[in-house]
Amino acid sequence: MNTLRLQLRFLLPLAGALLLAAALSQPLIDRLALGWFSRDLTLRGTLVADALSESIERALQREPNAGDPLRQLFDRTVRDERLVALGLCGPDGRLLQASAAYPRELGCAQARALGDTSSPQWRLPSGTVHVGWRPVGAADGGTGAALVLLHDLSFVERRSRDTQWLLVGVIAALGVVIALITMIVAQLSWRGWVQGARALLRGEGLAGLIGAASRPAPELAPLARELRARLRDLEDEYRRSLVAQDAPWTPERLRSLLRQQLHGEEVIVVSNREPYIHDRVGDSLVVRRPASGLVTALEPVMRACSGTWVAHGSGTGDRESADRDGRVAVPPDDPRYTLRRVWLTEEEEQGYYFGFANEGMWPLCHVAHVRPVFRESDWQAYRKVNARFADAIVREARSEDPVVLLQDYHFALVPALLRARLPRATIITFWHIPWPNPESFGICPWRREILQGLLGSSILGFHTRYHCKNFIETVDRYLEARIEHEHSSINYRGTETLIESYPISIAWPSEAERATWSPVEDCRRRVRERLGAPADRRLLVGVDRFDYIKGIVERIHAVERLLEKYPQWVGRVTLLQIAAPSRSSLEEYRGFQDRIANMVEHVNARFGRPGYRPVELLAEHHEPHAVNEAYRAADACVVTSLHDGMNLVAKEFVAARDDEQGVLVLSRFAGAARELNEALVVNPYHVEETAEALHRALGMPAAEQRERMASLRAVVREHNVYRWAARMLGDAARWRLRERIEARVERHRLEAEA
Ligand code: GDG
Repeated sequence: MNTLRLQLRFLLPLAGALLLAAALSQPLIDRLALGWFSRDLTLRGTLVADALSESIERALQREPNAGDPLRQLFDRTVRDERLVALGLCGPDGRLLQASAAYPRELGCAQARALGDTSSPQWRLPSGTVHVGWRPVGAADGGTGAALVLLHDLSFVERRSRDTQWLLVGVIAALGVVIALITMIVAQLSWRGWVQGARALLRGEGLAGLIGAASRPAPELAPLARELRARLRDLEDEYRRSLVAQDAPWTPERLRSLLRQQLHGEEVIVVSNREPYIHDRVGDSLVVRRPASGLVTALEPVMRACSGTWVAHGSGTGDRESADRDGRVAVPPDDPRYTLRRVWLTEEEEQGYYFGFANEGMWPLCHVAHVRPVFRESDWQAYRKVNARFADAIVREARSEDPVVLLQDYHFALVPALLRARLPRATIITFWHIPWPNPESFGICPWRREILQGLLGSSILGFHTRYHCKNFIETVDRYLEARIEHEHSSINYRGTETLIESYPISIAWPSEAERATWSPVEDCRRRVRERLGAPADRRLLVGVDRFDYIKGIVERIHAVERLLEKYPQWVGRVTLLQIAAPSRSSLEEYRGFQDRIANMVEHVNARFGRPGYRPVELLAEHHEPHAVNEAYRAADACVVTSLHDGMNLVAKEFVAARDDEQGVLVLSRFAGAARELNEALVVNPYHVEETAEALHRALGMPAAEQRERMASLRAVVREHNVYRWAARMLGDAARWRLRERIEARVERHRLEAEA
């Protein structure tokens, strides 16, 4: 339809121009035709006059006023279809004889005068005639008489009209042929142009322009340069605003980024854990906030954009505090966004969360030497719950292209399910745990389905480049996908996914928050008092969910080895291990927790004495202020994860130490080790090395501690959680901009084709 419109736009002016040309050409054609035929008729007249000349002369010599014989001769002669009439003028200018149709009003003098002009015409009621004047017997002095020959001129008009139509026809046919050729060429060039432009936008044009096989059309080169320059300007401007700012990222700055770059776009966050849990306690409803880095990171985003957070409703008072559709406005005391709860049955939660996610995916991705368990029934529950969440997200979406932030390994199938139903959504999936190498991932019976699910995302984020690389290699191993290493993107069945690293972090404590903290000396004293330890007892602190990936076994081994190797520490140092119970309904976790309790007993029995326990295990959930107090009371914080996506404890410890004292001992297998270079980095599997690091930490001079801590604090302050969210959302904004440009180009192409 649109092509037709376009073609009409082109053809109508062409037709107009042709008609105008035809109209303007008419008088010219008439004049030309008349000139040609006048000459023709003059010639004919001469021939006729020559043929009659002798008979006329003879008749006139016999009888000067010859009548009948001439009349008969004339009547015979005018049977010629073009000759209308003949007249004979005498030397005295009188009409001597004439054929029947000769107009009497055309006198000899007038005929003679006309005959001498270049356009000798006379108008009769039947039409215009050509007037010829031919002296008779002119060769030998002549008789003085002359023939008047009147030729029909109407055939000239007819011929001129015919010629004109023929001309219009030829011009029109030519015009149509030219138009068709032009349109075909234009279509072909347009297609090539569009493909070139799209390739450019995908970034392929760059390679093309510098000489690769897919070189775009040369006429695209200036446009390519212009487009690339514009997009690069935008990106640079954006990155400059992200990176080279002296001010650290704050919730306000994140909010303003949302306003500037994702102005008013709908944002939907999806996580297994909800940001607010309503619990029924006796007659009242109590609101709890889970201690989660993820919630801390995403809450400011939600507050800023008034979006929707979809999560599993797990509190005992969740149903009664929400409406029929599971919606509740939060935060409860200052509602800013909607929490949409998804209800799961006990079996669903068991199969999807405890089973597939925590007994399958968690050990699979962590490679912590705990065998993943994959049950068909858990997989079915996982699929079902993922479909339920996808349904809920689609139902919550108010626009066709929301920005969806999916959190973690609980929702690996959701991106593709969403992509099928909201093709224009920008889906950002963040994988909070590591991604293993292809061989390890190959253990999963549903590896292809998991990968296909994740590749429905627009952006797939990991903590480190190393995890990104593992993911790309895994896709390369198990799927037929086009991988562009240069851009770190994967194109699978027409969907492009950017694989990018976004190291998560914590919210850097505000002045107001820091004002509520007790001085470090008070924290040290209080914690030691609670442990029944003297003021000079050195304190190693570990804070973890009670999980086998956190390397708690290895940590206790290292403390045991420290005391063994450096007996001077016996009685002078204690490991305070806070271990918040987690996933305790799983046998693997219960067995692990029992094992730790036994190890602690063993070390305490070996090196302990009255009033001294080398390891204090506090296997219970602590309030955030208690965790912070432990960080501030510590001489060293010990993070010995066997494998960890990031590990926020390491960053929290650094943020808590505004006195710039304390040492961080950090596993090289935690994502945090990539950023926190001033920590004492250890291989937790190497007990000796870890014990040495503990020894070094306990003996580290205050000046070195200050230097290291100041540097660590600068990193965490700058690389805080708002920067994490801002980088992801900024990339999403860039992604949307590119998609919009591509969609516009595509729309024009379709319009042109329609
Ligand atoms: C996953 C990835 C990644 C611990 N005990 C208590 C308590 N905690 C808090 C800590 C910290 C959080 O729990 C633990 O965060 P981590 O990052 O260390 O580890 P995971 O829970 O395994 O988190 C991890 C993270 O996702 C984010 O992407 O870093 O690699 O495994 O905030 O302080 N908090 C309270 N009481 C406790 O007893 N209040």
